[in-house]
Amino acid sequence: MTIAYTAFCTDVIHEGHLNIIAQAGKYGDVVLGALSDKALIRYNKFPTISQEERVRLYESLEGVSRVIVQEDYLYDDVIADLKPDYVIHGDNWQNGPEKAIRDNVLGLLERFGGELVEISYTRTEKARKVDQQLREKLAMPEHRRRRLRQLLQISPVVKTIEAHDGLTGLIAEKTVVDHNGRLDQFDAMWVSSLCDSTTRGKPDIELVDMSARLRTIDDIMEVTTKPIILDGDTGGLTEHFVYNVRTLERMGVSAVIIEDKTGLKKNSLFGTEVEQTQAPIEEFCAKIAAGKKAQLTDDFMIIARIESLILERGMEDALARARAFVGAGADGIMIHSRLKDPAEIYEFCDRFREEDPDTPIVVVPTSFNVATEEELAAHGVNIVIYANQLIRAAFPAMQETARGILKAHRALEVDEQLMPFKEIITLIDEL
Ligand code: SPV
Ligand code: MG
Repeated sequence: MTIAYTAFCTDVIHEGHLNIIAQAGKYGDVVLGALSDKALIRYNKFPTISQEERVRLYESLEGVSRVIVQEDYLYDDVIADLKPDYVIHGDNWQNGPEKAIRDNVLGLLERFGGELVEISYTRTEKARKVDQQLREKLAMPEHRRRRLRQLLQISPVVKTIEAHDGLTGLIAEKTVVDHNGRLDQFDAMWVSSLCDSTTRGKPDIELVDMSARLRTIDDIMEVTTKPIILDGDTGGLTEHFVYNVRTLERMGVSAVIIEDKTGLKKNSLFGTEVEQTQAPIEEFCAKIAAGKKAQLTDDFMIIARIESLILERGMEDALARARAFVGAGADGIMIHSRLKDPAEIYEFCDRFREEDPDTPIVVVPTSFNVATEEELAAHGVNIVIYANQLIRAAFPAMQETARGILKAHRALEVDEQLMPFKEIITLIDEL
């Protein structure tokens, strides 16, 4: 039996897919791979129907002999087990990040025998529309909101980067790297109070109010599909927090992180250099409990952020708070530190994990940036947030350019360090 293997990562079949099956049929019995949920998530093709439903959908297609589940987006296991005579794929993976997958397939075929057949990728108007509709579906609140919980089930660590407007949202959404033969990208976005305030030229003291923050979230949501974690500062008054939980849920935000401070909040990176007050445990527990009572879906997460290490109140205080906040209903714990050495973060995580193997742990390694995602995950961390690096990269670049223009009395001298607008707008989708 001659096997022609092709893999799909779609929830909706259009004529482009049917064409691939028809072409594959000319080479042999068509075995169709259904990419697993795990593979799709890594590949940012978030499934909108279950893996079982996809298998059933693919099995119903004419010309398909058998459907198997492809566990990884790389083909190693499939080609080693199946040893297909042909692998069939559209020719649209010859450039860009998907080239890494093509190289992977070519290497495997060389080892196990078999040939790659590339089919001219025709994207008709109808196929384009189907792809767009699928993307739209992913951006809908009910899909986006639950993605964070889905990621937590599947990913060893949820990599999250700060976004503060549509453009940074697009960077978070679309940046893909091919590193050591594997594709990598961010899983989620963090709407930081520090960056949302800084972009507006304002201090990070809860001065940028919730209406303005919601506007930022909406701008990001308009052009992205990845899940959003909101930095909710202190959560404000409990009486207000409950309304905001409902609003965020309805918009499709996946989680809000609120910190256990009271009074005028200042940014944690100032630590004890400025006056900041931690909220009493009971008071903060009541806020968490009220928020959990207000939310309507099971998807939304309220994560409690502990400032004990920032405010030098000690490890025991941090652990006692973690215990209490989980008891009050928190869906996760964020532990923060401003030391360069990650030792206190590791100690907290190890001790917390001894008592609580499940509750997700979130960290923001701005100061302890020596810690890799892998090392953090080994201590039980589930979500890593890169909270401010994009704005810190942009600000000096903009300042340097402004200085350069002032010095030269024209823009020619700075032009070399600028990206042509043509390239920037490739990020922006046109309808
Ligand atoms: C933020 O990004 O606004 C945060 C994280 O709250 S930190 O700035 O480290 O406090
Ligand atoms: Mg903040």
